[in-house]
Amino acid sequence: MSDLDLPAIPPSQITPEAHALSRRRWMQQAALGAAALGLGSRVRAEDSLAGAALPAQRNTDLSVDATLTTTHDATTYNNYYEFGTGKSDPSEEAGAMQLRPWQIQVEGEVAKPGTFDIDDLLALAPMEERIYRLRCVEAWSMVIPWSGYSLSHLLRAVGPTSQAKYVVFTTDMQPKNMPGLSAPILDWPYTEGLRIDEAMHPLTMLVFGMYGKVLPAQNGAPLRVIIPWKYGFKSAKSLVRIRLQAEQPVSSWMRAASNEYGFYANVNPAVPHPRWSQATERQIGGGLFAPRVPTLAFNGYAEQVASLYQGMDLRKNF
Ligand SMILES: Nc1nc2c(c(=O)[nH]1)N[C@H]1C(S)=C(S)[C@@H](COP(=O)(O)O)O[C@H]1N2
Ligand SMILES: [Mo]
Repeated sequence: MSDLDLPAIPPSQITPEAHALSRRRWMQQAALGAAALGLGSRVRAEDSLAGAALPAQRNTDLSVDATLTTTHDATTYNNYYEFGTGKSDPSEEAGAMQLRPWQIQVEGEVAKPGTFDIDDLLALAPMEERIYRLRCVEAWSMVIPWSGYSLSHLLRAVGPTSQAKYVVFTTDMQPKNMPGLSAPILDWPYTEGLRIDEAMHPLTMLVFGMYGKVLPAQNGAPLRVIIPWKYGFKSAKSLVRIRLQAEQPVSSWMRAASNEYGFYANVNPAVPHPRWSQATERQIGGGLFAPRVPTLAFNGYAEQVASLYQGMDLRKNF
C-alpha cells in the first residue's frame, strides 16, 4: 500500500529509522531524499507517508477502555465510496490518491476565513491520541486509537460569527484516482454537517493519524473528522473544505435517502434503521461466531453529549 504523490521511499528507510532519528534529522534526510528524486522541497515526506510515525500524547480522559480493533481490520475493512462500495475497495484503490500538496479552505460565517496547508494544521494544536468507539450505521463496530485534536481548536482560530449555526465538511474529489466517483451512488462531493455546538464539543476530533501513525489514505488521509457518538457516515474523510453557515445543510446521505439517514445520526439502539435493527452490533475482528453486543445510546458517550439534545425528539431528529 502506497498513498504517496511521490515515488515511495523504501520501507527500510522509514521504520525503525524514523523512530531512531531525531525529528529534525529525519526531516533533513527526507528532504534530501526528495531532492535526490527531483521533487519539490516543500514536500515533507514524513507527513505524507502512510505508516510514518505520528507522535501523540494519549488522552486517557477522552479514551474508552476497550480492546482495540487490529490495525489490519481497521485499514482493510472500510467505507469510502469514492473508491467503490466494497469493503476492500478503499484499501486496494486509495493508494492512487494525491495527498500533497493539500489545502483546506475554512470559509463562510467566520471572522478569519482562510486556506490552511495540511502542514500548518498538523502544528495548530498538540497531537493527542484518543481511543474511540466507531459504530457504523450498518451495525458493525470497531475501537480505534485516533491521533489529532479537538476540531474546536481550528474553529476558534477562525472565529465563528454569531450566524455560524452549522458546520459543513466536504471531501476531496479526484476523478482520475477515485473510481467510485463515476458511479451515481451519492451526489458527489461527499458532504456532511454538524450543528455548531456539536462541532465545538471536545469529543469532535480533527484526525490526522491512527495507531500512532499517519492516517492511511483509505481511512481519510490526510485529515478527516471523527464524531464518536454518531454513526460513522457523519465522519467525513479527506477534507478540503470546512464551511460555517446559518442554514442546516443537506448531507450527501440525506439527499440519497432522507428516510434512512437523518441529519443528526446519533447512535441510537432504540431507533431502527428502516431496513434493520440498531439494537445490537457486530464487533469487527470478533470472529464468525462471536455474539453480537448491545449498542449503547450515543455509542456510549451519553454522559458527555446527551445534554446537547435536551428537549429534542430523537425519533424525529434521527
Ligand atoms: N468521503 C467519505 N467519507 C466517509 C465515507 C465515505 O464513503 N466517503 N464513509 C463513512 C462511513 S459509512 C464510515 S462507517 C466511516 C468509516 O471510516 P473508516 O474506514 O476509517 O473506519 O467513514 C465515513 N466517512
Ligand atoms: Mo458507516
